[in-house]
Amino acid sequence: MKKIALLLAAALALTGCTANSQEMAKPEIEVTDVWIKSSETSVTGGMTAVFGTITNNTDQEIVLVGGATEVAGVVEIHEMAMSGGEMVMQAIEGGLVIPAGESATLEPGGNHMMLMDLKTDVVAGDEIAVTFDFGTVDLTIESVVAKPTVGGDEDYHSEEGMDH
Ligand SMILES: [Cu+2]
Repeated sequence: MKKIALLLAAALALTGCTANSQEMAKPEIEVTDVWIKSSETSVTGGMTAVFGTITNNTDQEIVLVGGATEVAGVVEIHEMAMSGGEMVMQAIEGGLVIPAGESATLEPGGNHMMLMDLKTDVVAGDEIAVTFDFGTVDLTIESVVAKPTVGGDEDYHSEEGMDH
C-alpha cells in the first residue's frame, strides 16, 4: 500500500490546479487504458480481472465501490495485501478512494476489478462492456478488449487464500 500511496503522490504532483482550470470540457471522471485479462482461468465459472486508469477531475473524493459486466456474476474491487508472509488479494473495504484531482491505476499485481463466477469464456480479442460503479455515478466503457497479461506473473490459483 505504501507503493500505491507514493504513486498517487507522484500523479498529484503532475496535475497542477492551473492545468485543470484551463481545460474546459474535461470529463469529471475518466477511465482510460482499460483492458480485461484473458487467461486459462477466464473461462465459464472461473475468474479474471479488469485493469485501467481512473482519473478524478472533480474537486471531491470519489470511491470506486464496485462494477458490473454481463460476463460475470460477481464483481469486487480488490487490493493485494500481505497475509502470513504471502501476497493475497482481498476486497478493499469501503472501496477504492481516489482523492480530488488524482488518478488510481488498476494493474496486475495491484488493485484490480475482480470478475468472478464468469458466465462465459473470456477470450483474447473479446470486447466486453464494463461498468465502473462510483456509488452516485456509474461509468460504462462499452468495448473493453480482452488480452493476455504481457509478462504477468500473477497467481489466481490459490483460491483458499480468499477464505475468511
Ligand atoms: Cu482479485
